[in-house]
Amino acid sequence: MSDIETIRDNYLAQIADADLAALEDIRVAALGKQGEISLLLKTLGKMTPEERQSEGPRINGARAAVADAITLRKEALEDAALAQKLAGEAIDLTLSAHDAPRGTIHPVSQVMDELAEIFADLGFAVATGPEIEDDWRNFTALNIPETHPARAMHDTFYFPDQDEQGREMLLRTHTSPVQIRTMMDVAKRSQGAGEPIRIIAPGRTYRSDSDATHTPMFHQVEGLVIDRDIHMGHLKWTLETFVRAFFERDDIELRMRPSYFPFTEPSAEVDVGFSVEKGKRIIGGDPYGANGGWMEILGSGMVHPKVIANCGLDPNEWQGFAFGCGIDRLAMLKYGMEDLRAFFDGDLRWSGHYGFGALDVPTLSGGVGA
Ligand code: 2NM
Repeated sequence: MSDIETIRDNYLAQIADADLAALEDIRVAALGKQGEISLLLKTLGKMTPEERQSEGPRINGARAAVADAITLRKEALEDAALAQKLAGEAIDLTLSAHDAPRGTIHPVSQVMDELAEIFADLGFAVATGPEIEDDWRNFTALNIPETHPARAMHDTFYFPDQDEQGREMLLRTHTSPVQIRTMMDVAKRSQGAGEPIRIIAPGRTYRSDSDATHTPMFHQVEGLVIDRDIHMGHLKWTLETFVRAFFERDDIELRMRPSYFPFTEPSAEVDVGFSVEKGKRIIGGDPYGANGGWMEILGSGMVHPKVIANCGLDPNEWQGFAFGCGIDRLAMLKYGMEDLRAFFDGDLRWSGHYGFGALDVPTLSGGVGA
């Protein structure tokens, strides 16, 4: 029989250099069922009590020494492996981080802010209302007859069900129902007596129309003034003042052409004069000069007496004017965008290209970066 201490030291030496796989082989060879030290332990049973007393502690001591050495070596190897793995995965905190993409104000929101600011200076409040309306507020109250083409299915998005009052429900085709609601609220609050109104109603509007210059959802602003003795002169001055403030030029001419809307009488389409400066078309300047001309931007008129009466106000006491225009188009004209559809793509390169940056704090009436 080999000397037990020699066997033990032989295993301890192997364990000291073993990797994890070799360690398992050593454990089986020494301490497994048929292991060298396990077999030695079995010989104890056949020994005399005297032999057992002297050999037992030596063999058990060798078994414990080898088992402890395996455990310690295994822990050391696992710790080293973990340390190496962590070192490989270390994050270098001195590297600068990627810039998170920052949003920009949308040109439509920017223009809505500018409109609110400009009209606030003229004493107008901002009024809003629901985008889902009934056909009475969207059409009937506005003196738009049942036969008017704007009511046809191809223009208006109707809902399949009527409301509790049996009215057709639809996505508003203009923001005029906000004016209707405002006039009705005033009539109710004053018990029919009436009071002056000055509001603009900006917001989303919907028509079943889609091509390069039309999107099914678009943005409108409409304005309404109701008071005693309001006339077309007030309308023209208000629109002139608005357009000059919005485009930031004092030399913008307005031209009003007779037109027709069911909800105004008389009605006028409003053009702004443009001219060409340094090869670029700009709003303002001399519309009668070379390459100058007129561009339609607004519809307007004196609110039809029937509309005022439909809202519960006395048209013999209260008159007013109203106007409407597309916000998307205003934004394109002011900031130079050419494709309407890009307004709804959400591409930050597009807004950045036209000067809308996250760090520009919009100055309401001053435009971007002013
Ligand atoms: C326009 C053109 C002309 C308008 C009229 C009204 C109301 F409710 F007061 F009758 N709101 N908006 C109006 C008038 C809108 O848009 C081209």
